[in-house]
Amino acid sequence: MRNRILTFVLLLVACGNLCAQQKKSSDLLPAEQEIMLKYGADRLGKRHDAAMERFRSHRLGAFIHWGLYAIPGGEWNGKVYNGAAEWLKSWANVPSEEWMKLMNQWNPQRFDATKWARMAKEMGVKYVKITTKHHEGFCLWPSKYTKYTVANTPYKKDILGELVKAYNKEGIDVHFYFSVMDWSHPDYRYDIKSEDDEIAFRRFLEFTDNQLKELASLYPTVKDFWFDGTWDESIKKNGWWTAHVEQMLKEMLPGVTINSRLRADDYGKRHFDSNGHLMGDYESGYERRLPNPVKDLKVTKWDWEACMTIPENQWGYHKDWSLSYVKNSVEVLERIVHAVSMGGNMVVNFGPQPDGDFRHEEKELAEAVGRWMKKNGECVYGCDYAGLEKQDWGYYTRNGNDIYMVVFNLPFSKWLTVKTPKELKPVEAVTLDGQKVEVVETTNNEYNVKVPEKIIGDPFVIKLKVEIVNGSVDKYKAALT
Ligand code: JFZ
Repeated sequence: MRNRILTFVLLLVACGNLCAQQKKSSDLLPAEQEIMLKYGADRLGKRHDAAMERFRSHRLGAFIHWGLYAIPGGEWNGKVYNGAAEWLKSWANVPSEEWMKLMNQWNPQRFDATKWARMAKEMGVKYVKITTKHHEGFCLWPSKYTKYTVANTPYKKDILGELVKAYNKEGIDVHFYFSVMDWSHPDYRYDIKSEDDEIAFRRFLEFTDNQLKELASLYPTVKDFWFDGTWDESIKKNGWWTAHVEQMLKEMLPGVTINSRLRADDYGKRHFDSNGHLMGDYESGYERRLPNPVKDLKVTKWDWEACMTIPENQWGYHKDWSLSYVKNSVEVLERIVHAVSMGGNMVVNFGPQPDGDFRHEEKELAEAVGRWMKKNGECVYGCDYAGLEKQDWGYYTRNGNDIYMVVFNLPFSKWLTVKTPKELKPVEAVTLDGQKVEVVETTNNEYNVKVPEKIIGDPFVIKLKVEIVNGSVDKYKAALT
């Protein structure tokens, strides 16, 4: 503990510059007014080690929500609930013992981890986040700390283990989604109101530690833990524990990345500590939404990852997708590129069927995204915020001196406006299949880029090669989007 305070003080002194920069942000306290926290941010600014660079450069991931909730698929006792299918137990008020009887039906005969891994590879995702345990408490691995696991179903096999092996074989990283809130555990508490609650919840935290240690030692190639179900008062009152979990996993798995949603500080402040500093390695609050490009431009100062559903709000398998709007592949691609254009990662969710196969809508969408990524992936992987003023035709992404113009709204004139900061000069423009593209300077630092007659797919990409003139590389970052 004392170490943490000391580190914090040293950090404050050593990072004078950084703090001065951070001070400008409206929701940060000036450094001299910062309060001492035992369980606040461990670090200011982004992590720059190889594992974090890897996480960041991937940019596109998939989410898998798979659990007992896939079996009823949103329907209980003849009633279809339109709320998120993985919450059905709660919508229909099903007691845990009754819900867990679904385990007798867990027998996904069409489950084939190799096929899942091929599908992810084809889609072009670089990592997959798997629900090891969602709020219901059912574990996709044979945990020895609860009876509610795949081992005690007719299927018996370790689903998580098979998936880790198959994805890794395809070169795809595996991230673990883990819900701390566990509806199946008698010691879980929503709040701590008595000594009994405190004792029970202590036991619960120990149980959770054991499960996490078990996951880390059974599947040591896991690259990330994405925590969820951490919003209750009980957890907010135990901020120390969230800091401890992060430390414990980082000791067991060097390089592992952890989302901000795990953390609560000394005062129960979540994601960002009481001084306004991000806890964990990346912000994970962008759930079915993206940061506001102007107001939240500070998002480029830390790493973040957004996640999205294909229907409006279904993560687990729901049998009736006609109940809400379902996004098409261009809409999904737009969200991916939009996230990258603001320096974030995007994770697209899949909710496999109870038989272990994917619904045809998800298969088709994965294929369509994959086709596009095969041609245009270089505007996503390894790319970042470009520092150019956003234009109506689409989004900019950037990788060094290559700026990608990803066009979603082709203007009638077929000319695309580009405005650059003073320090930055376009030297050449090409399509991704190598056709030269005409660039005309219309006024100082404003250009018209001509869309070629033969364009490659929809949406399409123009690569603008730029050079930095009379200025430092850092300067472009000051431009507002
Ligand atoms: C959570 C879960 O409850 C949900 O079932 C799904 O797994 C999703 C990925 O995560 O839902 C949330 C969590 C956080 C927010 C919204 C929904 N949030 O921060 O706005």
